[in-house]
Amino acid sequence: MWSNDSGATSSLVYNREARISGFYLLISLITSAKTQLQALKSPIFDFSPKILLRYNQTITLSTNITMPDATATTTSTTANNASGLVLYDIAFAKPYEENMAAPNPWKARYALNFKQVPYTTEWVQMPDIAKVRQSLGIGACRKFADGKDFYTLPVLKDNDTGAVIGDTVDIANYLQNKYPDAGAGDLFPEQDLGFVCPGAVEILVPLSVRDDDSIHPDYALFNTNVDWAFTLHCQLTGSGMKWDPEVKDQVEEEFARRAGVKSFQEMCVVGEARQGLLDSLQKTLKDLAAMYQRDASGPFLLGAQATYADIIVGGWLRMFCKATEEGEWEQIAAWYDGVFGKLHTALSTSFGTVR
Ligand SMILES: N[C@@H](CCC(=O)N[C@@H](CS)C(=O)NCC(=O)O)C(=O)O
Repeated sequence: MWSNDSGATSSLVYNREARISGFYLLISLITSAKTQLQALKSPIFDFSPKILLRYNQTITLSTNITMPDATATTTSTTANNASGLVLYDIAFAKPYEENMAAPNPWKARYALNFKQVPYTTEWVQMPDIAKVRQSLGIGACRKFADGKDFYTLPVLKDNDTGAVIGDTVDIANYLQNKYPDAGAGDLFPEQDLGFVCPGAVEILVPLSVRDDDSIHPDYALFNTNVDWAFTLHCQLTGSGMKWDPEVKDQVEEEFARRAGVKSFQEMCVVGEARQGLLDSLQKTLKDLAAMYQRDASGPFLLGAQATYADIIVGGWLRMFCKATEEGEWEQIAAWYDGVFGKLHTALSTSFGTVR
């Protein structure tokens, strides 16, 4: 049975001794099996050359925040507001609220709704992300395996302060600093976030440098591990993404190009391989689910209190809910006493409004 469980040692461990002010590392994945390599190259959003933190490493990361004069020129479909917060999110097929499935923009949206602060959305078509990000005066926070800039969303622009923030962890941090007590309260309360993604491979290339000590390193590392766990299984969501018909072909061609295959169809897993990937996801999420079972009252890690850690997981659950094939989300939602289903429902109900 096909599986992407490489058997590599788990290395996403946070050493509290280490002076880590933030961390995103580019991981090059060495694997000989083409199927494994393709599994690690997500068809969606290219998460492939992703992040790994070696436990005893001292790393600094640059914050993805600028205070530019730049005026955004976007291809958005909603009116920008002259003041206040603007979330730049990826446009899927309309209706957006039904089809949007990008995990990182969802993290930002959940965080904004958690804080109950007013904001508007600029919808950006996938092929326009680089242009929009550049027009906002913010660089790329990721790199492709070949070292080229990888422009991503979300971006949050604060017209009141001029800040432009281009990374989810930075966005959550910015909201917490600006609105410490708003909405549902503290996004970053202290808690044990020791989930380590199994199956990560240890080859490191720095992605970016953060020099912002105010970031919450345990949450940032949790984000890394959770990103990694779901990224390994992103192929399950390839065929289910509902793109705007105007850009669908372009987007799928780009994903195929990134993965080094001839066509998008080659990237879609079916049959036994698909079941293997689903089983692998379940196994990979075992320890994460156990964290959700610590407080049986749920649905969040801290029982009734949602935090940014739940939002990190919830962004990914959105993607898997929206873009896996028929019947698969129901399985995922039911695993481990239904912790992921309950979490997704609770986040969607409390913080899932699309504005
Ligand atoms: N480190 C970034 C990662 C953001 C990211 O990877 N965004 C994906 C969507 S989930 C993206 O914009 N992909 C654009 C593409 O694949 O072209 C963050 O946390 O904001």
